[in-house]
Amino acid sequence: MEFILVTQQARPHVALIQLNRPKELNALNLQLMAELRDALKELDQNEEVRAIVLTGNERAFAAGADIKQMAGKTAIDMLHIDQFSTWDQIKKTKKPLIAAVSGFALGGGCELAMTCDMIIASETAQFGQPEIKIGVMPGAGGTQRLTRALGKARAMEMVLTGKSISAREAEKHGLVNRVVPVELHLEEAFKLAGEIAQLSPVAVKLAKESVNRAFEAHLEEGLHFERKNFYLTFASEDQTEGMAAFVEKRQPVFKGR
Ligand code: CO8
Repeated sequence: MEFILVTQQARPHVALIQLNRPKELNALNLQLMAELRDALKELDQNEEVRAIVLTGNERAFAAGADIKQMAGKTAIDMLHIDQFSTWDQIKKTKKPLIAAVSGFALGGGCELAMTCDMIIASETAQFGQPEIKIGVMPGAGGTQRLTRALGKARAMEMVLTGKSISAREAEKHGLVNRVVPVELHLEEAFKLAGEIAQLSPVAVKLAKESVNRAFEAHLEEGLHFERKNFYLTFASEDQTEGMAAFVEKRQPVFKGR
């Protein structure tokens, strides 16, 4: 594993996965996501593990999908790469998955946190879907999960302006379970995971499945719709411009084409 660190027994029956591309603010490239998928699959099958904590570092949970890796891609490239099959596998994790989020949780990073079952946030955490600023839109569930969590008006504002919200705002609106000082956020996630790890793994698994069911009955259609539109943004000049501007560290000029 190059981009994640896995500790099988970080606490009794609790595993820890740490995203580990600190220089790139844990930008989610394809290899990192594949490693995460494989690690989760293995931990899901390990009977000694009953709950999993996913974290980044103090500065960033993850600043989104890797823009540099996506910048030159066409819509058809994106379709063939099919990175969302990895996300679909991650979503199938049966054991409780708790995100311990500090710093940036942006774009795919915010979507990854929302894919987890619960979120413990540090006071410095910020959640956002800034894709619109680089000429694309959320592609890994952001438009659907954020809207379910925050309601239409707030989700719409975040997705259309790309502005982030603070940990406290996220807590107020139910996106995160609680906010704790930065030095305690991982410990708090372990505490929650440990509490669950003491309960019946079978009941926990079934209960998780059932809670998710409440959200997923209509989610599939939404995700499918979102995915097609995400690919479509890669047919635009604005996507090329937005991502090139990011890489070249300049302001993008969008033309609506
Ligand atoms: N992709 C690639 N590299 C990144 C990313 C990213 N998303 N975010 C940061 N980096 C890199 C920077 O390029 C920089 O690298 P270098 O030192 O080589 O120039 C390094 O990380 C540190 O970043 P900054 O110097 O920019 O740090 P700042 O503190 O000045 O700024 C920010 C931090 C505000 C987080 C800034 O880095 C930023 O705006 N990042 C991009 C955020 C963003 O737009 N995220 C959305 C990406 S698109 C997306 O997620 C689509 C999701 C749908 C598909 C999901 C499939 C995985």
